[in-house]
Amino acid sequence: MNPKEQLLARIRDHTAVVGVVGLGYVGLPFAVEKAKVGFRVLGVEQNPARADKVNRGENYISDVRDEELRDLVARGLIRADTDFAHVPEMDVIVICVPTPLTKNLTPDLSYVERVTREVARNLRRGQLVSLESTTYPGTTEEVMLPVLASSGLKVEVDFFLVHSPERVDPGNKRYTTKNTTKVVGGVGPESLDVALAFYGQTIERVVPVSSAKAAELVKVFENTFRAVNIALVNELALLCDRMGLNVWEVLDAAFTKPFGIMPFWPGPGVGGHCIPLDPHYLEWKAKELNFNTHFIALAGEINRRMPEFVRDKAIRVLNRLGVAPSQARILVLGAAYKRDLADHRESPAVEVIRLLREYGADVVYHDPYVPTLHDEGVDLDSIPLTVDELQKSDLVVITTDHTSVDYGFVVAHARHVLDTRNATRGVAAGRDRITLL
Ligand code: SAJ
Repeated sequence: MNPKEQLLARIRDHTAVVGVVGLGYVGLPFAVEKAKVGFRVLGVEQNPARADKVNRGENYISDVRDEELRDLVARGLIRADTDFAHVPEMDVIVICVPTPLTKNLTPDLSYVERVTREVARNLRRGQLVSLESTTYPGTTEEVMLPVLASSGLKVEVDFFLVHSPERVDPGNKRYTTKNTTKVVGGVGPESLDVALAFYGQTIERVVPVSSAKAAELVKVFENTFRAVNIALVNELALLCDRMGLNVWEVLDAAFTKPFGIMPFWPGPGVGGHCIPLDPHYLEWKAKELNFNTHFIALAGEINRRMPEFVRDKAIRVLNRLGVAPSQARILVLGAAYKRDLADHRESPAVEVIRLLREYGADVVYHDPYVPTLHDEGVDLDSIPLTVDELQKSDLVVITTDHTSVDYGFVVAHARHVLDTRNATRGVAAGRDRITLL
């Protein structure tokens, strides 16, 4: 049998060894799904503490069930290393490492490049490499392929290479790795064949596209779609503020339309490590072709402006209350970038805290999911959400609408609430002490 036939046979009888590089919110759930159907999974995780946790069967990703990970590790189906020595044992190598931005919004492929070099050093005949990290069209073919080919092995003959974008919605209980349709694009037909067989073992629907580039563009379009639509409702919020209209009422009514519309909501800004970042990968690549992606640039500008708008609105409310911002005590309610998660990366709430502190306000925060904040100049511990803490605050700013918080309790004991998420929509009493974004 040739390398492709051998690999297909091992994939189909689940004797293939699956490597997962990067055991984060994408990699660890993926590793669990593969191990659950009997694949032995070897993780490569640069963070030794995380690798140790995995090897002790200790879960750290909310979308993974603790007992499942514990059981799979105990059965020897999942193991994590911090180096690439075991790459030759792997039949499939799935790369799920971060693709952040530099400070001036240009792609930072350093994680992908380092991993690709390490994989190339250990590459052998008969392996499939799949990049799942969100990136600009061309990364797999123009950045990864030359490095992997420097091993002397020939793509489509000795090894196979695809892009298959991750589609994880952190915290989504309905859509998981298993039932979220997966798109796959190969650098050639042989690679696509092998990857369709691989992903098809554990994912209900796998959709092939004509190239790795097409698959990369599919994903950045998905996140651009979200960034643009979030920016649209954020801009509407800014306009409603000028017009003295309630943007939440307007959107609630607009979304009663049974067709041709989809709900998005304004907020204090856009956090996470996807929506604020990924569209700028496409913007950067398009510029190389002398093409300006206006929607991406405009959406990013509007979304990044929202924390300042929240600060300005908070200052206006304090002035109405007769409280000088520099003398104010402000309780920011929620640090995570979106509800019911502990993740506060790129969180707009942290930016709001920073901006309010620049005005001299004494800013504290409460977030049931985020016990401490150590983020670029913000070093705070979450305070308890008590009557005393609420009454001591001149203003409560709701920045994350965690469902576990009793907003009726908050409004009942707060002097005033600036609600940037409409989290108080169900609170009837005390409406006069609530200002909505
Ligand atoms: N947000 C709004 N208004 C909205 C929706 C979101 O202000 O109407 C804010 C959120 O509060 C958050 C940010 O935008 O701060 C991003 O939220 P998100 O749910 O759009 O993005 P992520 O990063 O949590 O996950 C997304 C996935 N989410 C959904 O599709 C719902 C998906 O786009 C990607 O699979 C994932 O990013 C990724 O890994 O790229």
